[in-house]
Amino acid sequence: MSGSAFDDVRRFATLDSTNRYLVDEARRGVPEGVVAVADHQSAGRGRLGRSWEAPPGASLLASVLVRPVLAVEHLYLCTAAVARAAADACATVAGVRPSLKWPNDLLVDGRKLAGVLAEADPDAPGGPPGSLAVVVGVGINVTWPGPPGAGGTSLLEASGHPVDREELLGALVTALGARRGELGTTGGRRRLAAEWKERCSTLGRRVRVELGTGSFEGTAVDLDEGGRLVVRTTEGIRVVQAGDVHHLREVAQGTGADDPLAPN
Ligand code: BT5
Repeated sequence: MSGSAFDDVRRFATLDSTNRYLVDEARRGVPEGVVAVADHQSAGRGRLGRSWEAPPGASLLASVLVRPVLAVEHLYLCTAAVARAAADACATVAGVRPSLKWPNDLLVDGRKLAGVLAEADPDAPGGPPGSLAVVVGVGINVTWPGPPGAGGTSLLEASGHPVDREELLGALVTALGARRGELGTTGGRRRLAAEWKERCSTLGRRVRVELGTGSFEGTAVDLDEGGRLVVRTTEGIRVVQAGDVHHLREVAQGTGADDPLAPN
């Protein structure tokens, strides 16, 4: 869909999860363009069954519904588009330029400022022929740096000044319009993929990849056509579709330690 405007902004004091709300709306067939925003989530979702936490009013918690016509291997570009839009909004409103950590984090000085969660529902009706309903949620820490021990930061901490959540939402919605346009054209998708790679602070880093079945270490060398992380290990190349990545500091023994303060 071209010229998409995210102009149906629905605000809530409390929701369990803005993603949950919008996935249910998508199943009812609501059109692309709905944005759900909550001051507080009682059951904010992270990836892999984890939770996203924030006290009331301390972050921007927003989800958007898109219904793109995309090849399955390009679905990751929905996450890329929203992550990029969120990074643009942080730069515009707070002067903070986060890097992107594969697969879904915005980092400032190695600390997590924001997380993105995309959920697709192949059975949701509505949208143009061949389209898929994708809800993409983003949580941006505005005044609270995240739970103790999680290695997070906030726009307040990173910029040194208070940031208005309404302004941030306005900038996010504006940036989303531009990025959504890119999702709809071949050239735009190429540009999104190239920028995702360029801003991805995981590339070139020693990483530890945690999979459900175990973990391994290596050097992140590329993102492939489907947005998967390509890691060079002593046993050869491994391609990671989904998992958790820790950026490591290179040490003499060839093992690594988490380095939340490493430049990203
Ligand atoms: C994410 O998951 O980073 C995706 C977060 C998406 C949240 C948004 S908020 C609006 C929308 N509605 C939802 O229900 N969700 C989306 P993941 O990579 O799994 O990271 C989760 C982990 O980050 C947790 O296990 C904690 O360790 C940590 N964490 C939780 N809250 C945090 C926060 N506010 N800041 C930094 N880290 C946090």
